[in-house]
Amino acid sequence: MFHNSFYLFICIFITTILAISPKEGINSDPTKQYLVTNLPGLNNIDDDYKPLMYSGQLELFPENNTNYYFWKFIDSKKSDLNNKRTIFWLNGGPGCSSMDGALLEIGPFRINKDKQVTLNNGTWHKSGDIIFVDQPAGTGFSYTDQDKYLHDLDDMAFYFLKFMEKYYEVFPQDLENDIYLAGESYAGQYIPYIADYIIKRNQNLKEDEQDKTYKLKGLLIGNGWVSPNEQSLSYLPFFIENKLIDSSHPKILELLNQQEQCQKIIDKIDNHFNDDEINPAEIDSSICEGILTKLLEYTLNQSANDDQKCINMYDYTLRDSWPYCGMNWPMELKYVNPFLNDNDVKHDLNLKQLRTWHECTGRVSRNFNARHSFPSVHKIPDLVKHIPIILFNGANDIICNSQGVMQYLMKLEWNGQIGFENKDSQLDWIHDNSKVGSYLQERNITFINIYNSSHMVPYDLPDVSRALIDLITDNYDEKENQIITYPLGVHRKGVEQEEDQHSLEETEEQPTQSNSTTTTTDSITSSSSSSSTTSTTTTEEPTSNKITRLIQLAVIVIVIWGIYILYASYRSRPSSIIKKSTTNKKKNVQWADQLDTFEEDIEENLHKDEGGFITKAFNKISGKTNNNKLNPNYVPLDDFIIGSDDEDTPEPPKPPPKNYDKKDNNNNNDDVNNSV
Ligand SMILES: *[C@@H]1O[C@H](CO)[C@@H](O)[C@H](O)[C@H]1NC(C)=O
Ligand SMILES: *[C@@H]1O[C@H](CO)[C@@H](O)[C@H](O)[C@H]1NC(C)=O
Ligand SMILES: CC(=O)N[C@H]1CO[C@H](CO)[C@@H](O)[C@@H]1O
Repeated sequence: MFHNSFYLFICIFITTILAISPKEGINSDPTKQYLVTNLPGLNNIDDDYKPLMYSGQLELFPENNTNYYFWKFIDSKKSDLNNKRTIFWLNGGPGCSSMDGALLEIGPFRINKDKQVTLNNGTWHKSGDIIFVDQPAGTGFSYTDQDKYLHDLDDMAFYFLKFMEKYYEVFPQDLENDIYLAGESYAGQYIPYIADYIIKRNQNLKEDEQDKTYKLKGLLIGNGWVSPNEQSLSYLPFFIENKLIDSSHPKILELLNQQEQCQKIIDKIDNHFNDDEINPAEIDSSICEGILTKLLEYTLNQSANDDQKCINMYDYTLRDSWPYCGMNWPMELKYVNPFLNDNDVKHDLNLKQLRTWHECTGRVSRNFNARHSFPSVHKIPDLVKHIPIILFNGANDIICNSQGVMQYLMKLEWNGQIGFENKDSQLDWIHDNSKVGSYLQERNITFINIYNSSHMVPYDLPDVSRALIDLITDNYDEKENQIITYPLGVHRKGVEQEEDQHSLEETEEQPTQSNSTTTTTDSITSSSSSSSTTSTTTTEEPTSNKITRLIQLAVIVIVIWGIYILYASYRSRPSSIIKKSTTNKKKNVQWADQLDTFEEDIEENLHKDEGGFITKAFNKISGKTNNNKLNPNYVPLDDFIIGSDDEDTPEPPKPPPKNYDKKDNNNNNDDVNNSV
């Protein structure tokens, strides 16, 4: 018997090793075709920050040639703290590329004038894998057959779930990770719909499919466009409060009149908020949104230089030329465009179709009218029964300003009550020793107003925006009237920095669940000296990690085997180990079964580890409001927006591009930064 068990063990052990090894080889790795190994300027990036990257166009539906582009960034020096998060980031529009998020906001790179990547040290990829997705099809590097553009939010969410399915086919290890959806602007419409679809999908999984659950843990919506008309009602008060218009202005009566019309529409909506049918008043927001158009026009400074005439609608402290009023902002956009349209870069990013990249694609927004979709504010109450939502707002933004967000929240009923109970008891948010904003949290909704930042908070304050991840994962301290977060790598008091080597034992680690305090830095005193390079404990190379794990595995297996042998030699009847076993034969089979289970655990652990250095990401959506939809009613000038269908023409070898750079000749505003 001893010998039999011994050989059985040897066989199983060797089988285990054989089964595990091929997965370590890169040869059979389906992710390989998406690996990004080169980019202009990449060699100048500090090794600590140089991410592991995957990028490419994933086919969703071959029948209509729908392919979604994604770009994923993983911390190549990952500590366990961020091992288990996948953050999808979406920009808005509709039709604006999430490359804004990647290259102007939360990603590790910014682009300089030499078309090279430079470091953004406030990058989110050190707090979780971030994945940027261009969607719906036609946006950025994503594409589809010409007549397959999406129109409504339900279709959008359905397609996004399809993208996730394809994504997890390529990166199955990521199924282990917690998922966060984050984004900006019109993504305030996308994200709640996608979250709703994920939750319903999980609920419909069969018993034996539970390992396919998408572990959605929270939503982060920045300057979100969630309740369109309600938010438009805030424009006039916002202008007055920030002294952008004077109450003695000759047009003030006209503006008040339109404000009143908008208020009537909102009353109508309020009275029918819980109807099953979509209220037409809620879908058409032209009257309410028109208020902003007029405000921008009536506050023109005719005597200023051309590039200073109009208030920047994404940051009221800035100016832009008329009629762009912010669409030329941020300045670095003019570097991003040539960078992404460089053919070498497109090859580096593994594009199979070399499309021309536009920040925002007019054809997508023209098609995406959301006429058959409830605005996403209707989804919020159900969502917060399941997950927390952080709504954060750059305080200088006009188009999706904080007042408007607070306004719709104060009317909304969620988790048993209407609005915030203690609206006026906001806490101060202290990040890295500075007061960066105000914080209000009740019943799974957190509202954060972030000072000195625009519509694109991470553009202005990348490190502050990164700390939002700490807020949604409970890595913060609370005392008196303050919420306190720390620079990267510093954890809340009472939380130990986790060592990489602990990871095998830790299965469901949450940073906040550790209890010892030994290595915590007192960030209040160490302050700014702790640059983010001090962040994590020393991490080993992934390969040596694996060898270590394999050795650990071998040791564990041998120990267990030893215990078994010991046990077996003291007891003739194995049934005490193995329930229900009656005969020796049966025993052996069951013993093998148990070992199998054990192997699965180990394999799972290896997978987790692999997931660690293989993938995680977040998609960001930043968008443009309906204000920038190509409806001439909304825009200040007749020729404000000239639609061009040629913008979507793929580059050669497809049909000869007729005039896809028409923009340069014809002032085609479809392509300028008109994101909400
Ligand atoms: C808030 O979200 C959590 C999940 O993070 C959930 O368990 C809880 O029930 C929610 N709270 C309320 C009041 O619904
Ligand atoms: C990031 O870079 C900025 C500008 O160079 C610098 O002021 C800041 O201290 C850096 N932050 C960290 C966390 O390294
Ligand atoms: C530099 C700057 O603009 N600082 C401002 C940041 O926000 C606070 C609160 O609104 C202002 O008091 C500061 O002046």
